[in-house]
Amino acid sequence: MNQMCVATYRSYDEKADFDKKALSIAVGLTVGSWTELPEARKAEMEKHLGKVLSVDVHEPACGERYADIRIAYPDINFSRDIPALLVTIFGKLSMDGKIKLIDLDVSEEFQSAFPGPKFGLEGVRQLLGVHDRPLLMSIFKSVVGHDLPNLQEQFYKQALGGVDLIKDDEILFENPLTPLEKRVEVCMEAARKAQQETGQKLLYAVNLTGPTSQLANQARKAIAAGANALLFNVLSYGYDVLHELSKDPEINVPIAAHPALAGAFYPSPHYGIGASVLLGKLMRLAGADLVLFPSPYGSVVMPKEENLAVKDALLAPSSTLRTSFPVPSAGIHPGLVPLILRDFGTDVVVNAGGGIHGHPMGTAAGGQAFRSAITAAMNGVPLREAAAQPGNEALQAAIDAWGSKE
Ligand code: 1AE
Repeated sequence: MNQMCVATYRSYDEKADFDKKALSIAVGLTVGSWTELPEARKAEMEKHLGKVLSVDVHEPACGERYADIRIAYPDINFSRDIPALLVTIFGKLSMDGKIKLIDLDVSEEFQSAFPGPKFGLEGVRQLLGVHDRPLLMSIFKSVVGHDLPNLQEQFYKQALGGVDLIKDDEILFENPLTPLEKRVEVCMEAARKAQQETGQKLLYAVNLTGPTSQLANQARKAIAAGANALLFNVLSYGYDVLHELSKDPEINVPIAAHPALAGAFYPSPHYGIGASVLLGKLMRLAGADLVLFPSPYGSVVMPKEENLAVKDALLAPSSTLRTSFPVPSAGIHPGLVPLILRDFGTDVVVNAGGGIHGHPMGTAAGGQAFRSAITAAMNGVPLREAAAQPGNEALQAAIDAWGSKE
């Protein structure tokens, strides 16, 4: 049997004949027309024809009428790259009324063209030597307009707080004040200095930016300067660019995928691409080792069910793809750590910018408060109880500032 990739759509329409609509998608996005073809041509074209797998119509008492439609697309129709797949299954269709791509299952054959994350969750843990707890990532804030000594100082303070990873802010591009290679050099120097105090290894995900044609070269330069991770704004470049970077043998550091622009695709119930496909399945297929996305609890909120579907897509067992580290982000503070661990378990990166730099006792205390919160949540100790213990003053100050939820 031919290998097929299966797309699931949610289509809203008060009156439509959804069976007819499904057939028009299956035919329209593959062979174009079917009934008009002479019988001899049909035999030749059969292997290219999309198949309607199911049409489930929902007519809720209150709410809009919709159908979930599953269509299988023969792999023979498209090359082994994500742009070709996406244009086939949701190119023109994405503009054709109230329809959203809510799921995607690629065939084994299609998937075999993708090595996926080079490090993945286990590889990142291995690099850091941390296997028994959630990781903690800190985000540079106030980067635009700052010079190298300032960034180095900020980096050092973040590192002293006991974070495992530090990432650039996604809005820090190539600029004369903090050019990529110099930035890497001074930040890695700060990382070494902090490690002497904390004994802790640290990954610095430097933002890989610039014209697409220069990205691989920029990545090599960053790595030569000492970078041990990269941050990449995947959606502004396209999944195929991530795929090219992640499969490049010379780019031998983990890549963290930033979700910038994702809000243009997933939040509408009627249009776009579901978060589990956009930030889950496709990011992993394209090779992201870590994937950032909004959480259900912070300042930029994604509904919990959708959020957990992203996590599941990143962590689902696969015979060929390593898992990607889920990084629920945006507006995270120490008081949210018990919720994060409850929903994500320990294979998660707790990630914060404002929740670290905005700590009343300073940036280093911000990291320490998170580390205390992680230890408490892992031991099932309520945060307020943990905060009252000697040595946990930073956690107490964080809770006083932002509260706690558990
Ligand atoms: C969803 C991405 C979050 C992000 O990149 C970022 O910078 C968050 O910052 P805070 O933690 O909200 O200050």
